Amino acid sequence: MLEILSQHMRQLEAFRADVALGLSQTRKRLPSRWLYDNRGCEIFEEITRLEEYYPTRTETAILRENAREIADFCGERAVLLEYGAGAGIKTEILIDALDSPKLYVPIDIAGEFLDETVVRMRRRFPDLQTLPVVADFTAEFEIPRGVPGGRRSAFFPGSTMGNLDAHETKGFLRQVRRHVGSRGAAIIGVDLKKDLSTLLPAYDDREGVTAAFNLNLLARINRELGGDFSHECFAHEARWSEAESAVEMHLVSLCEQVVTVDGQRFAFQTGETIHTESSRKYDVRGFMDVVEDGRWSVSAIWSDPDRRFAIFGLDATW
Ligand code: AVI
Repeated sequence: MLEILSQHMRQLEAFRADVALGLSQTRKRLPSRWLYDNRGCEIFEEITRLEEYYPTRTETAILRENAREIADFCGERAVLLEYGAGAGIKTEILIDALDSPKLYVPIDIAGEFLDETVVRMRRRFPDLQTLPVVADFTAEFEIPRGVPGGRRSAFFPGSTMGNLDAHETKGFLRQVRRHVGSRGAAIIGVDLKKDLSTLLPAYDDREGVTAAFNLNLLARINRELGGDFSHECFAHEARWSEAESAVEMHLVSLCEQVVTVDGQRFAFQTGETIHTESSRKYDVRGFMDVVEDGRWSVSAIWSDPDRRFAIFGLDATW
């Protein structure tokens, strides 16, 4: 209980520091991880079911279609490490196809969420040993000593890799390489570059669910940090950055205004934005270059007929 409380306090202080720093910059920006409070997670679940948001259903279909091959790639008696646990149905499809998996290690920063995942997975796969690890996978951490060797496979679905910046991506790939060792593998879901007429609506849907997801960050700041953001004075915007090859989410100030957070005042011009998330889109060659830099080689690529999304099978290299 005490541990949960102190973890909560550390989170709150980190949030406070990120908001104070992010809103003081000339180009205001907040790390996307703060979008995911309980309400944010609920809205994100809704996003994954939207007509316009193709990544979740496309990746799920690729997994279903290629489950046998992906499972073979992981090998017999696999040890599966999942970074950012709780991909739900996708994890179940993979585990279902694995040949006598030895251990499932879900890794997530949210302890309570991890507990729920463990209960669900133990019910679904009663013979599979599960060892949860509470950790922020973008920071350095160790895999517990009790986790057996053999072929370890890292599973990172959902194109969450696209939300990491170049520095975080590099660090993440190196860390995963260290966790799985020289005989290890990784299975990573990656959203591919495509037409803006498909990309932009996926991040700015007709029903306004993504807008609610983005604006919820302001409600979170108000609630947790005593801010006085007014919902009506900001609007959601999704824009394409060619330089970053990313869809960016912004909150646009609709007037000239001053907002107070935690006693600190932040001025906004009309049209000025807070950049809240980047969702990078790769082409196959570009992704290969990134992973090869981190001591991985691409051994397999599974994709859909329209080449919207790809699941990469990586092998560790020396
Ligand atoms: C979690 N992540 C992979 C989503 C994405 O597509 O970048 C987050 C998201 N943001 C708006 N819609 C979905």
